Order: sequence, then structure tokens, then C-alpha cells
Amino acid sequence: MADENMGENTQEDEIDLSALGDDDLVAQMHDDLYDGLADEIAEGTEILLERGWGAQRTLNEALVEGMRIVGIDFRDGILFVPEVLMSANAMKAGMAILQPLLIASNTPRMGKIVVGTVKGDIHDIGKNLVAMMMEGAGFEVVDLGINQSVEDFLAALEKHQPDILGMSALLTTTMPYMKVVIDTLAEKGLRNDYIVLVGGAPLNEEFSIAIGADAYCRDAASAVETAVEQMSHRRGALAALGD
Ligand code: B1M
Repeated sequence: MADENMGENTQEDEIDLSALGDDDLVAQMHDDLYDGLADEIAEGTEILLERGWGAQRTLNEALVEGMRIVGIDFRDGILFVPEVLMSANAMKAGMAILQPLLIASNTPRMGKIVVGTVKGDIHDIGKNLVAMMMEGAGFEVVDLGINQSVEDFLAALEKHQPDILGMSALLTTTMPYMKVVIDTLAEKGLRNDYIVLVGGAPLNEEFSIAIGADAYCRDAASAVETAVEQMSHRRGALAALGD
């Protein structure tokens, strides 16, 4: 008897994501993100989009919120690096589907940004989201990736001549490196050539002022807003100089 039931139990364990209502599906996606199930996250993302959810809502409510929950258990020692890497991988599977939708093809060019995660830091999900949203808002984005030294940033600024330098740091031990980059720009007389925006979970506005950045960006949406604002100030100031 026991043997006969075993197959049934396995089938019952398989959840049909498309049969779930929106709230249950989102809750299930939080669980799947927690368990690092990339295929299920991709499937859930597609289902929400098919049901008319916008890319931004899907990103915020299903993916970013799921990652926030992962972060709490990581902090509390319930999840460890290998598990969180799998969650990050699952998050990226969802983001890959949303990326083209967040990037409108016909938006006018707003400016150019070079963005990277600072030296010693390999967190890239938040930075990738910022890059994606900036691109969606019409910025040309050069994404340098993770673990970027001051030399890497300087070389990229020289090569790409952006309007904005964006730096990301997720660790309290790596956030001071942003000041190293800004101080080096100042020493070389380059600081005023770029708008410097910084972001990452442990930062705040006070820190950004203390290190001499132009602005702190709480999240990807505020990074876009701030970039647009700063670009319009910069263009205004340049126009005034021309008068
Ligand atoms: Co790490 N990790 N991690 N981790 N990790 C944190 C950051 C931590 C807060 C977890 C915790 O304890 N609760 C903690 C830092 C504690 C501290 O410093 N105070 C921590 C730690 C300790 C570590 C290790 C040291 C763990 C270890 O090895 N013992 C290690 C360090 C490795 C290193 O970098 N050298 C480590 C490793 C990892 C993984 C590799 C396993 C993985 C990263 C995978 C990857 O990114 N590819 C990982 C993850 C996933 C996290 C958490 C769980 C999630 C981060 C994330 O992706 N959030 C994180 C906990 C948390 O933050 N709640 C944690 C989602 C993302 C959308 O948000 O990154 O904040 P966020 O980005 C936002 C904003 O901050 C802002 O916009 C983004 C989008 O809205 N923003 C910017 C970010 N960058 C910006 C740049 C801008 C503008 C806005 O420029 C203009």
C-alpha cells in the first residue's frame, strides 16, 4: 500500500503555478526565490506578465520583495552564502525576462552613465537593476561589473566620457572605497567633470554628503529620478556659462 501512494505524493508536491491566484503565486515565488529555483521564478514571472502585470510591479512585488526576505534570513544566520547565491541566480532568471520590457527602445538619450560595484564587493543585483532602469529611462549605460578599483573607474571615465559616475556598495567594509574614488577624482582635478551618484543598502544621504558624492540613491527608481534632475541642473549650469 505504502508503495502505491509514493508516486501520488511526488505528483502532489509539484505545484501548478498557473493554477494559483495572483497573491498565492507571488507568495509561492517568494518561496521559490528563497529556495533558489530559477526555472520556477522564470515561469512565475512569465505568468504574471501574461496576466497583465507590469514589469515594474512584477519586479518590485515578486522579485525584490522575495530577495528582501532572503536578506533577513541571511542576516540571521538561517541562510548561508551557497543558498543565497542560488537565490541571486533565481532572481537573475526573472530579471532577464523583465529587462527588455523595462528598456523602452524609443526613449530619447538622456545622458551617459558609467556604473560599477566598488572594489572588494561582488554584490551586483542592485547595480544591475539600476543599470536596467537607467537604460529604460533613456540613459546610455556602461556597466563595469563588480569589484572595480579606482584605476578601473578612472580608465572607464576616460574611455567612455560619461556625464554620470554611479557606484554601488553593499557592505559596510566596502562603502568607504567610494570616498577613495571621489578623492582621487578631486586630486586629479576631475571631480567636477562628472555627476557622482552612490547607492547600496548600507548607505544613506549623510554618508553620501560626507564622502563628497552629488547624491545618494535609495533604489533604482530614485537613481533614475536623481540622474534626470542632476542632468537638468548640469545642462542649466552649462547653458548659463555659455550666455
Ligand atoms: Co551579501 N551581504 N555577502 N551576498 N547579501 C548583504 C549585503 C548583507 C546585508 C546580508 C545580511 O547580513 N543581512 C551583508 C552585509 C552586512 C554589512 O556589511 N553590514 C552581506 C554579507 C555580510 C556578505 C558576505 C560578507 C557574506 C560572507 O561571505 N560571509 C559576502 C561578501 C562578498 C563580497 O562582496 N566580497 C556576501 C556574499 C553574497 C552573495 C555572493 C551570496 C550574494 C550576492 C550575489 C550577487 O549580487 N550576485 C549576496 C546577497 C544576495 C546579499 C543580500 C541577501 C541581497 C542583496 C541584494 O541583491 N538585494 C544582502 C541582504 C540585503 O541587502 N537585504 C546581502 C536586492 C537588491 C535589489 O537591492 O542591492 O540594496 P540592493 O540594491 C538597491 C539599492 O540599494 C539601490 O538600488 C538597488 C535597486 O533598487 N542601489 C543603488 C544599489 N546600488 C546602487 C548604485 C547606484 C544607485 C542605487 O548608483 C547610482
